[in-house]
Amino acid sequence: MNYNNSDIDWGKVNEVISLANRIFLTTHENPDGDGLGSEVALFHHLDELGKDIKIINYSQTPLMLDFLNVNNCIETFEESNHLEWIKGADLAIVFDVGDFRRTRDIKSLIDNFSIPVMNIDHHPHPDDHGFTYNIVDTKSAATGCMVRSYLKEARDKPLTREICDGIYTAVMTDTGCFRYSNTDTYCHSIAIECLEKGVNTNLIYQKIYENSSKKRVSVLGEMISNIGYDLEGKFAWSVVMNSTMQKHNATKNDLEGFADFIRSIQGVEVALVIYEADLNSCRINLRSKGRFTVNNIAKSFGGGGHAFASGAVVNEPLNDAKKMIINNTKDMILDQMRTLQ
Ligand SMILES: [Mn+2]
Repeated sequence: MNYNNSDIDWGKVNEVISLANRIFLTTHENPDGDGLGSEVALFHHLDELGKDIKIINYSQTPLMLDFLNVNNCIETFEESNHLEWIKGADLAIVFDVGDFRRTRDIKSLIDNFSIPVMNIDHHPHPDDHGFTYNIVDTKSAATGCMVRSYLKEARDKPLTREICDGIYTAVMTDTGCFRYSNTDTYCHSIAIECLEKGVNTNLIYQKIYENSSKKRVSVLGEMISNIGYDLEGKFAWSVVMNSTMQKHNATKNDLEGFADFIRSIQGVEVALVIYEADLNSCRINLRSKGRFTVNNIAKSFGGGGHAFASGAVVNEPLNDAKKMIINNTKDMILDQMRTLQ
């Protein structure tokens, strides 16, 4: 089964899911609102059907999304706890990954136990994706929108409040609160449905966006003071050093949304943030307002993502890689400017 930007037959997808009894749901490392919201929505649906089901993720759930963890339904992988259960799974469903390898050790387990695996995602993915069932729609604003479409097919009953909490979180976070260019009428119709179900949208907004730790704000302050501009202010970048992280006792989870912040600056079309990961590697995040695509830029660094939101890991020390990353990004924006003219 391969729906790669072709019309998805959710009935066929439902046949596969219905036949499985023990189902293992997972998403990428450092999970976001879309991955977790999608998992949780499907969890509650399948739980209602009496399936033997678990959400097991490689990474822990970020604190701001912990409200999705109703009755501790989201588990973090631990070999001693989960190995036997996973071994007996009939089906694994992976959400929002882009690349299967972003589930880290979970991929090896699924491979080793030869568990059939279904991908439900809105990212472009490599040709050698390794999925048994590939359900991809890159036009979908969020994986959560796809889960909503699946449930329309699979459920006779209306959605429950718990399912809607997951779907709303997925769609809200991946559309930047219904502001990004990917926001379409389907996203808004999902929002209406969720409001009608009683989802406390303001509370979810506050938990996710008005919940910055003080250490995050301290690192953000330093990041802002380091912003550099090029291409007459159309391209802006900044760098976050490990020493800054240590100084403020911050973790990866405190860095969400930095590139979005730079993109919000007047005149900026492309935002780039380079994070020092360790002594030998850095992570980069790219955001575009919509005139230039950035997943091709991320791809040139070995990463990927959406047209206007992408990222990569560069296996070089920050000081060696910084100039190269900024210059290459600038060159690739310039190339696009030339073809746009
Ligand atoms: Mn997503």
